[in-house]
Amino acid sequence: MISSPYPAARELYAVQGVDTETALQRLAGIPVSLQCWQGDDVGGFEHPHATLTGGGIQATGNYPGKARTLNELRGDLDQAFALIPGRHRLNLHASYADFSGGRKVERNALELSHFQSWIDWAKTRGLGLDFNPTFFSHPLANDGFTLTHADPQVRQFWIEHGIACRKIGAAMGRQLGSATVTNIWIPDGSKDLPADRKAPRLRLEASLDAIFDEALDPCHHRDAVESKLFGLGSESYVAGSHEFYLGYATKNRKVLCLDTGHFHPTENVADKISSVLQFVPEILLHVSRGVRWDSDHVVLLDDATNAIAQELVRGDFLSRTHLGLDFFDASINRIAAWVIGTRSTLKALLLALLEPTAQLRAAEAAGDYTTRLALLEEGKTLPMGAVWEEYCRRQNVPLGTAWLQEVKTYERTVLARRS
Ligand code: RNT
Ligand code: ZN
Repeated sequence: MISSPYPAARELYAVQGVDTETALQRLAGIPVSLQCWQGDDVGGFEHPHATLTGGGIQATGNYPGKARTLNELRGDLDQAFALIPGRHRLNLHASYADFSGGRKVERNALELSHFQSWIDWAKTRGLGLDFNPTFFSHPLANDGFTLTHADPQVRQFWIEHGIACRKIGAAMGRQLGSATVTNIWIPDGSKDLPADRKAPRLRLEASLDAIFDEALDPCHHRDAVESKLFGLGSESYVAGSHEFYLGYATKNRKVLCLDTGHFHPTENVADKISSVLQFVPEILLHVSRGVRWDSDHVVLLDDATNAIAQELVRGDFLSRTHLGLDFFDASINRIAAWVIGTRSTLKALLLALLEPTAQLRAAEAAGDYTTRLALLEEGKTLPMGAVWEEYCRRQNVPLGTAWLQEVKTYERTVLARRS
């Protein structure tokens, strides 16, 4: 039996003026919202064999064992949450409504009753819920336009969907005693150069105003809006661009969602945080990993994720940030995808919490950039892994790669039976 490396790591950090216990305590207080859609390749369960269609997003891969029903998805989520340290949240899409208690309704007629089983499920597990209207995988979204649609009837359908989802989100937040963030992302845009970039944006603003018309108690509910640079089939124009939503969220005091896969690859999303939080009340992060044309690879402990975590900690922005994940990979075990992406996000936060912030600030204020650079480099090789292991131990989740063994067992005993 190898003895725990934590006490030695704690001492090493203490020499740098960093208290690992404080870092662990702070980490335990940061919830991450896991995206339900990683479990079934963004299909949803509106009808049997539902698959992701349209919307300019695509889950690629055909790893066996994807969840085919609500109960399978819930079982898979239970398995994933059991391997992730800390208390977290679940992020649901409207296309995961539960129609088992009655008949199926259209998206503009969704009600709380269609999500009550999710709320009950979340309550017994101590999870918060977040929510999203689903503006894709639907006949009325097939031509690539929803809230910006030129046809007022189609637009009205999607406005009603947005209104229905906000009500459901508010009820989730009220019942669970923790505000639900309902995030609006629409795929609207065009493959080739549009002649009119203005009209869809004017319609989008009017549609959003209509959706947000009713004031909701922020204790239970927050509205977020998510921009995007381009998607599959919307390469030349996306109505809901970053500038559009930055303006909208600033003007209307909404939560601005920054999806880390939705910008030019050389843009530094971390650098945007302190700028936008100067003008919007809160942000929602969709932590993701863009790779070439795809914006949704599994999150890693990489430079981009570290930079975001550093900004959140250094700028003291955690209390104004809702942390969510947004990736969907169908080429690997889907539960492992959740576990790897969430654990990587948490590790990035831990690394940031283990920085000697006060010394870095003091060096910077004194113009001693030599010390600042040296401390940052030293931090990279301090034994964060030992502190992470201690965190997993205290949170009663498997250490090291032991979680992978549990995923493999689940794959053999549960996933392999799904055809
Ligand atoms: C799409 C957006 C959006 C979706 C989810 C499924 O590019 O990132 O957040 O991934 O709503
Ligand atoms: Zn997103």
